[in-house]
Parts: sequence; structure tokens; C-alpha cells
Amino acid sequence: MNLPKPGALPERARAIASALGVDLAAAAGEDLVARTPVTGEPIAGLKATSPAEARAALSRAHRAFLDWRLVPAPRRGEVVRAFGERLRAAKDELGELVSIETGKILSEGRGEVQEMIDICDFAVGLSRQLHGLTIATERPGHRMMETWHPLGVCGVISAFNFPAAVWAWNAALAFVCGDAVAWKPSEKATLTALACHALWKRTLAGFPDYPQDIGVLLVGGADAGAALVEDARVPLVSATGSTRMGATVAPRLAARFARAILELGGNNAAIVAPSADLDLAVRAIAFSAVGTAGQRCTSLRRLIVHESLREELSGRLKRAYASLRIGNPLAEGVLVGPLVDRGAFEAMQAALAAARAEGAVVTGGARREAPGFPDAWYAEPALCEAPAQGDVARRETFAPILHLLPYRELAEAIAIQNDVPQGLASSIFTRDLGEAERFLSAAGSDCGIANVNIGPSGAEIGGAFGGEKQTGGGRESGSDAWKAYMRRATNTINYSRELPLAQGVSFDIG
Ligand code: UN1
Repeated sequence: MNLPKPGALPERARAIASALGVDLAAAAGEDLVARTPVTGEPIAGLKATSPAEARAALSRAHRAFLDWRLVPAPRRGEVVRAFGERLRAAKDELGELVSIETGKILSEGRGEVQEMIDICDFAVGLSRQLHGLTIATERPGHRMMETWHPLGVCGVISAFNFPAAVWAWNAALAFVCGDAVAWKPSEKATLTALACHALWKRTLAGFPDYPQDIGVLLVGGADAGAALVEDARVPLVSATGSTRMGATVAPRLAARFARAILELGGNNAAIVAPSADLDLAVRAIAFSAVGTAGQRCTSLRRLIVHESLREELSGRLKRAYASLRIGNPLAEGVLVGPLVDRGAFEAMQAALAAARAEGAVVTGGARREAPGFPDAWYAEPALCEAPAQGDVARRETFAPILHLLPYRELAEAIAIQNDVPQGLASSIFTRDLGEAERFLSAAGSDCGIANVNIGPSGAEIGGAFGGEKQTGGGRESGSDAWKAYMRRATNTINYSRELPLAQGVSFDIG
């Protein structure tokens, strides 16, 4: 499998982390273990943030926010621009660290850092475009407008699979909006978070006049997340992860009337219509279904294929899958790295067993042993062919499993696509304009992302990112997602000497 020698990867990860500014001695502890799924080896033992430390960090962030909100937005943008420049310089190293800690291939690790750079660019532009409306008023001598103000300390809870970019989408916007950010990264990707944070702190140190605690890091598991969710000084929590996690976070935020941006499970589908360009579709399907070893929230999990194409497409996918190189994600030519851990592998096997029990024919899915590394969990991507959508296909399994389901009429395909609890990403492969438009229409895909002739994964940062139903309804990244990180005030100004009341109400005190 062409894996590195024992000890080499952990050493490389520690070297990169130090080079990026992580003080490994200060971070050392016994609360959690940073690992690489590439070999399953531990990289470093790390200390978690205690509840008292979390409260103190949130106090510091809140004090910093009180000053930061007064810095003009374009000046705030300069800091984010400098951060983007620092990320450009660190792209290869940080990308490699992402790959080592998540097991995604190097090109995707670097792509994740590019996504951070892109959102910094977006945020810098935004820092000169935060704007409200001027609205016609019914009263003479009055003016009505909207003003957008910084919100406070924004909490960010991120998942292991995008350990850097998800924080950046939230943080770059929040910072230009005048907020502070408290980040609770996944305990499966803490080293990357420490590295990102070190890069951010170094950037901010170049601006000594600005408050230095606008970004704080809370390391650990559910306890550290709870500190964010429960703290009244945190008016917004943006949480990315499983629907189960969202179901614990959302009610607690609602109970104290805090805002939530939830980006939870996806169960993304693609429809392949009779007119589809199959060469293009097969490539797009392979990237979306097996890229990141099926561990993106946008990964393609269901392929709804017109019955006239089913046999041909299934054959082509099987041939494409057979040619995929599975193994060391840092090696040239490999396209499928490991699953994140044993739990992920077992969940995949359980889903495949359940699919078989439902009558699906399963191809692939076996473990690929990594000689000498018993705790590295590589699996062949699996195809499950079933006559109809069953319960297993309706659940999100965070692994490279693609369910192939036949359809006859487009309306039926759209119904199958929408008949799951999640609503993140979707796509259709067709050259028929009418079909494409129906898929994008009000009666089409019910997802937050609906694409034509590309797969459901790999979105750019310029669009709003997120989905409906159990995906949680939040939107991050581009478009007008920034509005979630600010509070809106409606202002009415009377510049006359009269006091006309709205709705013609008279209230004459004589
Ligand atoms: C995620 O898996 O949580 O659209 C985010 C994509 C990436 C982001 C995925 N830009 O696939």
C-alpha cells in the first residue's frame, strides 16, 4: 500500500505544526490524541480546554469584540487580507497537515486551504460592501433605513472532514463583520485547528493596535462545545457535523434565543437522465462518491438512474471503481484514502450488511489491509444496486457507499431524490433543458444546493452553502450569508418639525 515507515508521518505532522507556529510543548497533554488515519498512528497527546478556561477565553473574546466592533469594516478587512496572504504562503504545508490528519488526498488537502484563501478574498471585498437598504417611508420629512451591526462572539463548531475550511468560512466573514470568533474544532482534527489558529494569531500580531483576542480556540470534545452553546455571551453558534449533534445543540441555543447556523447531515443524490453525457457523468460521479473517501457532507450517496442507462452506467462505474488507486493519500496517483477511524469503517460495514438484508446487490466495500498498521482503516468504495430506495439509502452513512436506484419518469426521480430526511446537495445530468429547469424549479430538488451536469460536492465559496430539512437550514460562505453574523437595526429619522404618526394614527395631547 506504499505507506510511510512507522513514525515518519507523526514526525512530519509535528514538524509542520511547529513550522506553522504551534507550540507543541504548551499544547501537550493527555486529554486527547491527535492521530493520522493514514497509518492510524498517534501524532501527539493534547490538552483540552477546561470549562473554567473556556469561560475565561469567552470573556477575553467578548472584551476584544467590544473594541473590534468599532474598527471600520474595511480596516478589519485588511487583517483578513493579511491572513489570506499568510495562508497562500503556508498552503502546501497546511494542506499536507490537513491530509495527514484527515486522510484526504494531497490535492484535496491543498484544495481545502485554497477554499480558506478564497473566502478571505471574498471577505475582504465584503468588508467594503456591508450594506443596508434605504426604504421609502410613508411619512413626510422622514427617512427610513437599515443598519447592520456586529453581533458579538460567534461560536464555530467544526467537523473532522473539513478541519480548516469550515472555520475559515465562518471566521473570515465574522471578523470583517466586526465579531469575535470562538472555535471548537473536532477532537479528531485538533492539530490542524492549532495550526490555523497559530497562523491567525501571527497575522493579528502584525496589527498590534487591534484587540488580540478576537479569535479564541476551545479544544476538546462535547464539553468544550457545550461551553460555547451555553454561554449567554455567544449570540450565534455555527455548527457543522451530524444531525445528531445538531439535535443536541439547536434546542439549547433556542432555549436562550441564540441564533444557530446548522450545517448537518446530507444524503446527496444525482439523477442521470437519458440524454446525459455519460463520460462526463461517470467522472463527476466518481469524484463526488469516492473523493474524500465519501466523507464530505456533500458526498454523492444516491444515484438515481434512468432504467434505460442502468446497466451501462453500472458497468462503467464498476470499471471506474476497479481502476481507482486506494491507499496512502499522500502518494501520487492515489484517489481514495482511508476512513477516519475504526468507527467509520464499522458504520460502513453495518450499512452494507443492512443494504444486503434489504435485497441490494453490493459490489466492493471490503477492507484493504495496511500491513503493519492495524489501526488504519481503508475500504474499497461500494456500489449498492437495489430496485427501490430502502431505509439504508435514506440514512447518511459517512463512507464511500453509492446506492444505485432506477427510475422511469423524471417526476419519479425527483420524488426519490427528495424522499430522504436530509436536504443538502443534489444534481442532475441531462442535456434536456426542460428536464434541467424542472429539477431546479419549485417542484424540483428540495435541497440547498441543486446542480446541473456537475456532481453535488465541491462547491465554490461564492455561493451560500447549506441545506434544508435535517441538514439544518443554515447558510455559510458566499452570497448574503454574512447577514447571519450581524444584527439588523431599522432606523427611522424625522428631519421635519412635524410628528406624523404611521398608519394615520392621531394622538393629540393638545
Ligand atoms: C463539508 O463536507 O462539511 O462543497 C463541506 C464541498 C466543499 C465543502 C464540504 N466545498 O464539497
